[in-house]
Amino acid sequence: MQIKKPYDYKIYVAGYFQAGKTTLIHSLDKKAFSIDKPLKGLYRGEESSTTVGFDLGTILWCRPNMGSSGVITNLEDYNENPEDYKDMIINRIELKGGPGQLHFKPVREHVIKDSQGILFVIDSSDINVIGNAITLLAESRVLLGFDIPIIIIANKQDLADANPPDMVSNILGETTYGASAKENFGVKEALISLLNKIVREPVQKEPIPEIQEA
Ligand SMILES: Nc1nc2c(ncn2[C@@H]2O[C@H](COP(=O)(O)OP(=O)(O)OP(=O)(O)O)[C@@H](O)[C@H]2O)c(=O)[nH]1
Ligand SMILES: [Mg+2]
Repeated sequence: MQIKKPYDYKIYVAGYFQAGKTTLIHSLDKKAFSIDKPLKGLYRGEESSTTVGFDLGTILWCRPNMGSSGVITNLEDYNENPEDYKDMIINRIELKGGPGQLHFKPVREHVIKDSQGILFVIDSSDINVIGNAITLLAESRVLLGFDIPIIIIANKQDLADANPPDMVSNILGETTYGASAKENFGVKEALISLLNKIVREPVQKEPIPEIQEA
């Protein structure tokens, strides 16, 4: 008997405090669920909240064939026009976001488990905290292994004071994708690149060594 899995791929959305992880997940799945807490005081002049648990969303990756990039949609949009996706290969993707505050590492250690790829979100408009973002990028790689597929997003490109993706790439020494989770651009393209990486370079899990009793 074949067991049907609820998800085909699991992606962990990582990044430092207020980078835009929760916004990104909710922009893709309107029914996403988050365990957040209102921030005390204003964040850059506005009310905001911070994740103290996790974000959980579901999206669909629909491709006409295995080799194509395809499109990202969600269950609601799919159910409205299922005929648009007729004969496509449809994969269900779980998006899990972690808390970005550094002291929530024990929570991240749980949320990150079993992820097959990382979407890493950077706030391009707050380069002062890039050191903390680099710390969390390294933490994610330590927790999931250095061969884990990663795509980095230089988020908040809609803001006038955002640094361009090239600048963020130079600081990190890694390629970044310009995007805005709030204004809905660049995110789906980055996700499709990540999914293609996951499909092409799946992480090989080491077998767990047998424990010999003394
Ligand atoms: N202008 C702009 N603001 C954004 C964007 N993405 C997120 N924000 C804002 O940035 C703030 C933080 O967004 P969140 O999505 O809560 O950030 P987070 O990474 O989940 O933060 P933590 O849960 O605290 O780690 C909110 O005020 C969002 O509205 C973006 O692309 N552009
Ligand atoms: Mg959050």
